Formats: sequence, C-alpha cells, structure tokens
Amino acid sequence: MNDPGKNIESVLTENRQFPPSSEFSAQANIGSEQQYMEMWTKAKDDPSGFWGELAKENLDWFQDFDTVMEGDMPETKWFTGGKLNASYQCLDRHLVGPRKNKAAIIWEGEPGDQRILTYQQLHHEVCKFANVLKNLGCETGDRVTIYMPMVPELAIAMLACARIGAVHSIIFGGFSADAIADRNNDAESKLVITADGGWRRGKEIPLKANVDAGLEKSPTVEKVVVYRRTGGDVTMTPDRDYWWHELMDDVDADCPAVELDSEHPLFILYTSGSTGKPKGVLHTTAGYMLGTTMTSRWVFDYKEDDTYWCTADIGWITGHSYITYGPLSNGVTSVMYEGGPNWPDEGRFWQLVEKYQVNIFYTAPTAIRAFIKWGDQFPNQYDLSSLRLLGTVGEPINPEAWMWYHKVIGNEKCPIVDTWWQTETGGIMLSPLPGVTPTKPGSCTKPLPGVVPAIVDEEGNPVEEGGGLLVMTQPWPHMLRTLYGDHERFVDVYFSKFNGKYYFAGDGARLDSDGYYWVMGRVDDVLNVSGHRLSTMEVESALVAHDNVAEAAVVGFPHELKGEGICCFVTLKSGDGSDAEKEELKQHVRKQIGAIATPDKIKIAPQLPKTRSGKIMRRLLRDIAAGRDVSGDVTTLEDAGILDKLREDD
Ligand code: 7RM
Repeated sequence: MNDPGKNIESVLTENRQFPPSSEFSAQANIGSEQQYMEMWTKAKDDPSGFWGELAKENLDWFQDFDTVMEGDMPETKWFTGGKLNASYQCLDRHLVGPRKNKAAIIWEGEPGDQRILTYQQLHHEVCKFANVLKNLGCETGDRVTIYMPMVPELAIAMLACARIGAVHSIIFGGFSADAIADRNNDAESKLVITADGGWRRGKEIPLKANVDAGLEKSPTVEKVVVYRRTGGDVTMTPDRDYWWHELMDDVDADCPAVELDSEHPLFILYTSGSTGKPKGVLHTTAGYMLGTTMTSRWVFDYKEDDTYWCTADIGWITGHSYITYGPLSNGVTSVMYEGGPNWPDEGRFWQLVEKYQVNIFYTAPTAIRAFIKWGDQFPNQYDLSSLRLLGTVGEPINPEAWMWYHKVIGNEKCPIVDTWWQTETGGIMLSPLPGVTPTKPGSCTKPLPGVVPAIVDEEGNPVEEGGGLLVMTQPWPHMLRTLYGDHERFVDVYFSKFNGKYYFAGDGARLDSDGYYWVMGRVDDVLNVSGHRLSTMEVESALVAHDNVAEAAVVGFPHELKGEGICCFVTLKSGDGSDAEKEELKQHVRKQIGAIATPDKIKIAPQLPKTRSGKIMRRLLRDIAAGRDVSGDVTTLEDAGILDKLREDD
C-alpha cells in the first residue's frame, strides 16, 4: 500500500491566468518571452559562456577569473583565479557616479524613528566598523556571529565582515541563548556583534542578556561588540564587551576592501534540519554575489529610481540576499523596517508603503493570510498606488491569498512574482519574470535563466504527469558549497539520493501542461491515504478557500484502514468552531478535491505552530494528531505555549 515510488497525486486545478500589462512589459528589464527563452537556452547549453559574460559585466574584479566553472556537482567551483570583494561590490563601485548620494537604506524603527543612509554614508560606516573588527583581532577567514535587531548597524556589520573577509554567521534575534551557543560552537566564532536589545511590539527583547547566557557555553568567543539600541540595562564584562559607539569614535574611515578569492566564504547561515543539529549552509563570494545581483534585477525589475521593500528579517536568507546583497549590489534603495506588521496596529506596513512611496514589495504568504484575517480596512486606509510589483516567498501561496494580494494590495495592476528558492540555493530559482510570464495563482511558474530543474520519481526517472521530487540537474553559481564543518552531511542530504547526479531540494512539485511548476511542499509532509499520495498543501489550500478559514495545517496520522488519515488544524476567522461547522469543513474539502481527501479530523486551533520565519511546523502537529508526546527539536518554535492549546480540541 505504501509505495514510495508512486507519484504524488495532484488534486487541485487552478486555471486563472494573469499576463503582464503591455506597459509593464515595455519597461521591463527582461521584456519578452523570446528574450527569456534565448537566455534560458544559452544558460542551459553553455553555462560557462552565459555566467562568464554576466560575471564580467556585472561584478567588479580586482583580478579576472581564469575559469568560469570547474568540476561536477556537488563540487563545482566558480570563477577560480578571480579576486573581488562583496562589500566593494555593494558600496565602493557606486561612489563614483550619481549613486554616491542616493539612499542605500531607508530605515524605520518600530517606535517610528527614521534614518536614511546614502551609499557614501553607508560606505563610511562600513569602513570604520571594518577597522573596529581588525582592531579587535578579527582576521580574514575568522567567523563572526551577528545577533542584532533590524537596525542599519546589522547591514553595516555584515558588510564590514565581508570587507575584511571575515565570515558572518547571523542568528535571528528571536532565537534563544542555547541556539546562540550551538551556532557559536559549530562555527567556532571568535567575535559576537549584538545590541542591548531590540523592539518587538512595544516590548524590549533582551538580546545582550541572551548573548551573555549563550557565551557561558561558547568558549571560542573572545570579544563582544554591543550596539546601543533600546538604552536598556546590560551587564558589560570588562575586556570582553565593548560598546559599538565607543569603538567607532576611535577609528578612521580608511579601509580598503580585501581582495578575496572567488570561492572565499562569505557567510554561514544556519537552517534547521528535520532532525539533529542545525545545518550551517555556506555561501562563497563570487557565485553568491553574481546570483543575488542578477536574480534581483531580473525578478524585481529594479530601476534606478525604485524604492524596494523586502519585509523579511535579515536573520533569514531572504534578508541576506534581498535586503542586503542583491539590492545594494544593484545600487537600489532598500527599505528596512525594524518591527512587525501589527504594531502599533495592523496597518503599519501599508502606512510605510504610503510614507516611502514603495514601488516593489516582497513578503511571505503567512503574512498575507494574516492581513486577510485582519481585514481590508487596514490597507484601504492608505494610498498604495506607488506599488508596481509584488512578490512572495517562503511557502506555496494558496490561490485565495494570491487573489487577495492581487486585488487589495496590487489594485489588479501589479504583477506578482511567487519566488521559489531555499537557503541552500542562495537566490531565487523558480519565479515569473514580471514583464514576461503570465502568472497563475499558486504557481511559481518557470525556472530563471541558469536554472535547469526536473521532476523525478524516487529512481530519478522524469515524471510526466502528477507530482514528484523537485531536483536541479545543473550547478548554478549561487548554490551552497558545503555544510560548515560537515561536508559528508552536505553530500548526503542534497546529493546522495540520486547518486550525485542531481541536487535534491526536498520539495515535491508538479509540472502542468504549460511547463509551469507547482511546488507542493516538503516531501516529508506528503500524505499517504489508502495508497494515494496527497500533498498536504493542496488540502490546506482547499480549506483556506472556505470563507471562515484564516489558516490551515494538514498532517497525516496512523489510520487502521487507510494507512494514513487526514487531520486538519484550522484557524477560523470568526467563532470557535461548532461540530456542525467542522462537518461543513469536511464536506467543503470533499467537494473541492474529492472523497479521497475528506478530512478525518478537524481541530480548531487558535494559532498554528510556526517557525520564527513563519513556516508551519507540521512535524509537531503530526505528534499531536497521533496522540504522541511532541518529540524532537522545538527550539525554532515561535510560541511554545500553543502546543498545549492544540491538544485541547479533541
Ligand atoms: C527562501 C526560503 C525553503 C523552503 C523550500 C520550500 C519553501 C520557499 C516557496 C516555497 C513554495 C515558494 N528559504 N518555499 N519559497 N514553497 N513556493 N515560492 O524560504 O530555506 O527558509 O525555505 O521553503 O519548501 O524548500 S528557506
């Protein structure tokens, strides 16, 4: 009955299509299907020629590279022999023309304070802080942990590391002392950069206190730099802890960017594995910079006068690639906001869009579903007419949420780019090109130039119809190089499944007859109901299409007859879910998808357990649905209290 080789059945169909307007296409960086196909075909047939030309044109080299790509996956090396610097790429090269006094970062703090840093000012701060790092004994190749709120100094710290070739490891400010210690130890960090605290919904998050507790268990760390953000009380340990502003008083701003090898490590970013310790995804300089520079220009269609806002935290890959490196490398103005979407009220993001006349807005489906739940009155209070392009990332977007985003935020005139990618891929892989690709709600559409995906079964054979495993059949410059300190695990996790031939992303996906990709979620989440392999995402999508459902998470549980039964955790827009309403939801799914997908259990959930980047933790829900104790790692959970509440509704 349980045949893992069997394809994933797709049960949802979505036929709406939204082509870009001719005005949008006319001004777009990539403006026609023909141009896209030429680029894509060239990149597929001659990757060295394709990426080599782009690297020459779009990166500033201290020394030219000898070879574009060398070696097969997973050991491909890019642009060997070349020397460059990511901080130079994001800053110095913009100082010679009109970008010198252009806003690089428009920052707004949660309490409403604002700062604007021009490229020249950002360069000045980065050079000074790079000298601070050197004075503290930090050298090229050393690892530096950064644990900060969303303030400009976070971007300054990362670019200062890049300037001297120190490898940053950013830990999201919501993580605990234990998570800090684990990551410090794994990376053998020498230095930690933090702040006294950060603001979150009017309350102070005690960042420095968390670092202090973490350092009791991380012996490699010698020094700590503390930026004063909140003014809260902190303990400063003599000869270990230093105030950012005091160190910055004493240094000059002359700090040439170090000429680094193309494959010099740029950063490590930890991402949670399904089991065991977090994986230290390592990216290197040239490939990552080329990837983020090109993908952001293609997908976000940057123009010189755009104001671009990605709402992610820099502690996630989305912030690394599409707040800092991609936008700044392109000389774009990047908005950075410290707080969350519902403080002081649920209109905060739209108020900022109006205030800064944001043109390009990039956020997550989980945020969009929250906006829908809060109500249209919040966005409707503000003038959103500056927006010309919208994006999503992080999860499959259900068509209902897509349509709301299109209508209420985009006023039916903004293309939506649904971007599929991973911490490991470094940059966007599958996405519409906003001036070219007719979009379909819920599909991340097609591969970008340089990306050659396939959908295969467990044996690696192409799947013609229905869902299968999403793989990459060719290397790309911005792919991860290793898991820090554990190359064997890197090969095992991403390449062993198909004997080194393909990169295995861990996601299920299907192709439709137009060649569009529909990502169906992590393959670990696939249900097996009476021998039918169903995507949890599709059942969730059907549930969210019901008027009273705000959010849904679907998992399997052991079922005597069916092998696996379907358990749905549902957050309602209103009411607390009578038995009649639960029955209605079951019938709703049955009608939308078919009898095979009829839920066995509906559990009303005040909230769903999510990681701090907004991804639903189905692993925990599987334990609850099966009546087991929750096992495994819960340190990435946003709100641990909610597991108890979920057990209550039985
Ligand atoms: C950028 C990021 C990666 C996983 C990935 C998918 C899921 C991300 C989409 C998506 C469907 C999308 N990096 N995912 N984007 N699924 N459509 N547009 O999120 O490393 O944190 O997560 O996220 O499962 O494998 S990540």
